[in-house]
Amino acid sequence: MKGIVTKSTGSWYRVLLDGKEVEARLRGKIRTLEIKSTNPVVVGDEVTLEYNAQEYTISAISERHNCIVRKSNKLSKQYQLIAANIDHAFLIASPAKPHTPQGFIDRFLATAEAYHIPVSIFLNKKDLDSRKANTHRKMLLELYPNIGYDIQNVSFLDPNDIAQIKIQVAQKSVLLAGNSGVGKSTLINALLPGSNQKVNTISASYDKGRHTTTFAQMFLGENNTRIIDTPGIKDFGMVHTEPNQVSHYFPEMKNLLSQCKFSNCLHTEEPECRIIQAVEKGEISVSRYVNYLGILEEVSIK
Ligand SMILES: Nc1nc2c(ncn2[C@@H]2O[C@H](COP(=O)(O)OP(=O)(O)OP(=O)(O)O)[C@@H](O)[C@H]2O)c(=O)[nH]1
Ligand SMILES: [Mg+2]
Ligand SMILES: [Zn+2]
Repeated sequence: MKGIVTKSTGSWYRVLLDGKEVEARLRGKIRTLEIKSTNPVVVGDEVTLEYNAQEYTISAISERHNCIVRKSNKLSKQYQLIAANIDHAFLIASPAKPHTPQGFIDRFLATAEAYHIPVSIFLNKKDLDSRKANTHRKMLLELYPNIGYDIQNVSFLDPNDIAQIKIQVAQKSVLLAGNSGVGKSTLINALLPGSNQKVNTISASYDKGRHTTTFAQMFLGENNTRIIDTPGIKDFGMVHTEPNQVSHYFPEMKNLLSQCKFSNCLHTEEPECRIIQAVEKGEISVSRYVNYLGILEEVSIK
C-alpha cells in the first residue's frame, strides 16, 4: 500500500493513507537515493507501507518528480531534503515587517528554476503603509513581471485575496516558502480553517519574526489540496550545480547566453560578454545581476 508523507521528524513519519494519517517508522535498509542527504524520507514523498504487528513501516520510496533541499551547513556537501513532488512553489515576501531581502527572493527563484518547479511570488502585507515599504513594493512589482515571473500584491488578511489564492492552490501540492514572519502560517490558517497553525507575534522593536514552527509539514485541504509549510527554512540550496549553469536559472539571461563571445562565459569579467552589456544598457537589472554573482560565488566554493 502506498501513502504520502505529511510530516517527518527524523525518527517517525506521518503518512496519509487512504484518507487518514498514520504513524510509520522507517525500516533499517531503504534504497539509497542519488542525493547525499541527512534524511532519506521527506514530506511529499510517496512511500510504500507495510503493516506488521500493529505497526506501519516504510519499505520503499517512489521516484520523485522533484525535490527541494537545503545545505546542512554552508560548507558541507550534505543536504537536508525539505519537500518532494511539488506542483507549485509560492514564495511569500514582504517589503516590511519583516523585510524580505531581494537576494532571498532571487535565490529562491533560481532554485525553483533549477528543479523545474513552477513558482509565483505573493508580495504580502499590502495593507501596511509606509513610504519606504511602498517604494520597495512598487519596485518588486515592476521588476519581476518584466522577467516573466508571476508576482501578486496581496494581504493574507484580505478575504478577497484569500479567495483568489484558494483557486490557485486547489488540488495541488504546493510549497510555501519565505523568511520568518512573512505570513506562511497565516495563509495556511486562512486557506484551511481548522489547521490552527500557531501564528507569530512579531516584536515591534525587532520586526524580525521568530520561528514558531520547526519542521516542514504538509496540511491537507479538500479535494486533494496539499500545502507544505517550511517554517524557518532560509537557505534553499542547489545540488550539483556547476558555475556555468547558474545563468540558466535567470530567465532574463538565458536567452542572451549564446551571444557571449566565450561559450563558457561566467559573465564576470570576460570580454564581449552579452550579459554584462545588457546590465550596462539596463536590460538586466543591476540587483538581479548582483544576486546572480552571489549565487555564482557560492556554487564555485568546492
Ligand atoms: N498587517 C499584516 N500582517 C500580516 C499579514 N499576513 C500575516 N501577518 C502577520 O504577520 C505575523 C507573522 O505571520 P506568520 O503567519 O506567523 O508568519 P510565518 O511566515 O508563518 O513565520 P514562521 O513560522 O516564523 O516562519 C502575524 O502577526 C500575522 O498576523 C498581512 O497581510 N498584513
Ligand atoms: Mg509559521
Ligand atoms: Zn557572458
